[in-house]
Amino acid sequence: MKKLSIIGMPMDLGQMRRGVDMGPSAIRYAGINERLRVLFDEIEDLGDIAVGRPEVRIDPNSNLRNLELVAEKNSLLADEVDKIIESGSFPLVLGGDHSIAIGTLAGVSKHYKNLGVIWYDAHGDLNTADTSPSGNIHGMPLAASLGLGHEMLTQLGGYTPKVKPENIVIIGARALDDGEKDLIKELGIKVFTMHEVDRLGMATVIEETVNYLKDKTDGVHLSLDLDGLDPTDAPGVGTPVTGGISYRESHLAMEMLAEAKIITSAEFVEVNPILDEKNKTAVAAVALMGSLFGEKLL
Ligand code: B3U
Ligand code: MN
Ligand code: MN
Repeated sequence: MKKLSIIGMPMDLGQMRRGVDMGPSAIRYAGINERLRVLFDEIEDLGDIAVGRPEVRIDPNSNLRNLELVAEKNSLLADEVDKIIESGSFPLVLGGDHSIAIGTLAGVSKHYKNLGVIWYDAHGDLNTADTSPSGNIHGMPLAASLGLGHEMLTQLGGYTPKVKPENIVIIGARALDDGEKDLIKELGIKVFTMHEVDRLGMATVIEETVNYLKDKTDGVHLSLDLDGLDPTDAPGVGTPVTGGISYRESHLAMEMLAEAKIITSAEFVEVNPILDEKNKTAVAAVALMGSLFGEKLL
């Protein structure tokens, strides 16, 4: 039986721009339930993690902004995701800024020996407090999941690391900080920057991604940051970067991942309805979920 469990993580503490906490609502409003219901035997929406409205939210001088709150709220998400997998269901997490991946991966990775991670993003999210230009934790979740950075982030869920460097594929990168570039080279992380996306085409990028991950992993998490898409197709994100992956290329990517049957958990993050144009980014997210879960054009 194929079961899907949707969980919202309305958190904006990993960055400075308000509104991304409304991402889960915007995605629901865009028709996620109706669209995905037909693709599963059973689907449940578990509502949102209780992030609340913490008073001390922006801590401008820290290079790990809102660290305690980000860690605390992410551990709630980790527990929920853990329970979903325990129950035999597919966890689909709606963000929230990308710092929520720290919680998602803490809940997911304990169920796998060799979890693969596909990081679909304009950014590397491989910063630590030492390399971050912003202090925003949404630029750090992949590093934290590798075991790099502050222990409140790396030790979330009580274990580290969540993923090994050789089990990661980054797709769509075009705004990497110097420290992130160094780390990618040092650890040998597989990255398809926009150069490779343009040069090889998305079909080859996904074929190579699947071949790279399928034999050495026992599950693959898709962490899809909507800013991986070009801002013309996904304008409602906090840190848009021009020259991104198109809506069509993204659909192809999702369709090919569906065909390969390798994805075992997913999250769609950084949808910010305040910055959006008529909920276009949330609508794109839901359409991509349709393709990821096997919707067919014909
Ligand atoms: N790399 C920059 C910018 C950034 C990362 N993730 C997003 N923006 N969305 C940073 O602040 O770490
Ligand atoms: Mn990101
Ligand atoms: Mn990003």
